[in-house]
Amino acid sequence: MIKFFLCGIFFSICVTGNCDAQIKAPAPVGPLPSANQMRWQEMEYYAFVHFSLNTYTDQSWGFGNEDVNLFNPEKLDCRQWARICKQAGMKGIIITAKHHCGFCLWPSKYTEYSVKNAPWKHGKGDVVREMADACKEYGLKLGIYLSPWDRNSPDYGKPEYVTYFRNQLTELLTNYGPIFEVWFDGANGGSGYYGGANETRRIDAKTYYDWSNTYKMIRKLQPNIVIWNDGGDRADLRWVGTESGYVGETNWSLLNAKGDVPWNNLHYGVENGDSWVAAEVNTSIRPEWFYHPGENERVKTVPQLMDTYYNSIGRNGSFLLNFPVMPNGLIHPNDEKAALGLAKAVKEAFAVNLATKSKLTVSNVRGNSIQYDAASTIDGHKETYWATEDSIKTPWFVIDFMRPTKFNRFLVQEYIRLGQRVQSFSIEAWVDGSWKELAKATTIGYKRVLRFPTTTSTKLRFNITAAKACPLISNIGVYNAPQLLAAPTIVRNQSGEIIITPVDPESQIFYTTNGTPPSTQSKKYTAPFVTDGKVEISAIAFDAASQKTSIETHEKFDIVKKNWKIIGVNDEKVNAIIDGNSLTAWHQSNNIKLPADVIIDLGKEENLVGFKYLPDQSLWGGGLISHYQFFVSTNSNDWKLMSEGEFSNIKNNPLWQTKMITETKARYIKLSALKNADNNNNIGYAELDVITK
Ligand code: FUL
Repeated sequence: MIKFFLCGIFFSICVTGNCDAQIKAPAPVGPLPSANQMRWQEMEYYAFVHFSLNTYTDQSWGFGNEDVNLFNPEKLDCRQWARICKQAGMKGIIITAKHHCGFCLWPSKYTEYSVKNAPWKHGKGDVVREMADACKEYGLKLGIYLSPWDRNSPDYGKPEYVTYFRNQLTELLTNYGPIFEVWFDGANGGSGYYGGANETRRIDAKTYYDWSNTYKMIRKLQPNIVIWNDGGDRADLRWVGTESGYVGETNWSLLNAKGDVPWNNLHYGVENGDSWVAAEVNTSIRPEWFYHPGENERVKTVPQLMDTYYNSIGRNGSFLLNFPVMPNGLIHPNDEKAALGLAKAVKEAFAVNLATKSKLTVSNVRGNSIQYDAASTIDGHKETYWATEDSIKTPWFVIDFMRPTKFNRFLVQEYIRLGQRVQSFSIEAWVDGSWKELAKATTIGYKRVLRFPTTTSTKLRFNITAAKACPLISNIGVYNAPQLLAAPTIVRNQSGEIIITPVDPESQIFYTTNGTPPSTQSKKYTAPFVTDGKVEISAIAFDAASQKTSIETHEKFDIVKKNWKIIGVNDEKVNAIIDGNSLTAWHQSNNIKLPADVIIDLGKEENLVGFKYLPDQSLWGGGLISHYQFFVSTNSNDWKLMSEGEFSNIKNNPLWQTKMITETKARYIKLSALKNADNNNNIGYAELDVITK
């Protein structure tokens, strides 16, 4: 009887043309992600931990001759790192097993430059082992950063080094359980200790490491791994061309297997690329990758981190957030607070999916089948998806909330196992009897989140406006995320005027000038005001509607630049260097040969203890000084060299570069650019500043 009944249902579906068995599944389009890439993509969010000898020397890059005796983290606790990452919602941790200085956090048998010769645990310690154990305990995956460049190894640059590098990889990929990702930094070759040679060694990063055989070895040792490499050799994942925490609004998970990868391909992917190489957005929770005590107050704020979340995970990328570990071996409480604050904000933003209780209508369903209908996008299953007929590439999807509803976020996911298809889409709200566009965007990929001003409406329409083939949409979400009040920005111009700008123009600003925390009882900011000499400004934004205050912005300014003059440059734009505005820059003329100098007359003698250089902040400006000399003078004729060296990692992380000098009196300063990060003659400056006693 039951059999007969079921047969009857089957028959009636088939005659009405809805027999699922007869509906052809959509064909794959273009390159597809591997099982390893899929597993990685679904992790979405994981951590980097930067910890090495640099932690003890306040450097970004070690030279390779730093003393192993510095390494003695008295409170090292990888369980603390793992706990924070777990609570922050992360799925794994990538540890800098070896950074460019060559020091190994595990007792490698191939070098003496490791924890085995450090005082920590009397040379019996192994940070990678402790990390692996902590990850296991907290249910996190473990990843390894192994710098291909090694400024300590005497063999760097010779064929022997590649064997050494592979031996180390083998140790790391054999002895510490499953490794989800291996990370090969792109910084390669340059000056270094190199076993005492103290010289500059250049290699061809494309050929030197014989990546294709290195990859084969890696995959044999760890079949489930994904390999990150920064573009030269296509692996599984790609760098996005910046360490500032965002990938292109258009983001194809494709690249071409052969040929160069220019910056825009890293950032946007290649629409018709022949290989699946997905984007990973790496950035640090502080300005720098390693711990610097001076940055304890510069930990990114929750609104800043949330922005990165939307600009990475919300743009078809993964989010790799770095914690710089302190010399004692712990993550600083400010960093923990920010990471947990982000987790809370994400949870609150995506708490209620307004689409799940709505009426869904679509312009087309593949074979009119329930297998491919609109409900597949809200059923919580990642394997089910809404699909259209092959000929339909621009369908629409209406979410009817059935009552006026507030929303400001739209989340959508493609079923990428059959390829990335959508080229553009828009969303609209039903307002006063017609559709009003809220936002439009290009690619979707694994996940896309759009932000737009809070809208009240009964209906939302999602239009796919161009696609490579019939779109396959596995998940849709509509949310009303609470507003996050962002901290204001504070700048001081050359004449000493303080200008405070709120991110949300409707909020009010309160500030103090003596380093004390501001509140709504503090002075209200209404217009720029003039200051003289050293000053500390703290400000908050306040939203009267919600009665919420932002976290505080805190800026310290040194002497005023009112009487400063740049000497010997016949170009009025040169003043951009000292105008206090980090968005304006000046570049030396095109035909200059290095070294290129900038001389500043400070107007009177000052007691100097350091200087600061901010490179051009624009995306395409370039001209980042990598090697410099800094001189002072009392008469602009006799110069005294006070500091020389490199601005490490300036290319990937073009932040303020601060160098301290021994205290000296001077009226003139000279920054001499010896080399730039691109090995050409372009030299640019956003700002130059001094630090006085
Ligand atoms: C960069 C390196 O040079 C930095 O020191 C850091 O490790 C970052 C993740 O990658 O290119």
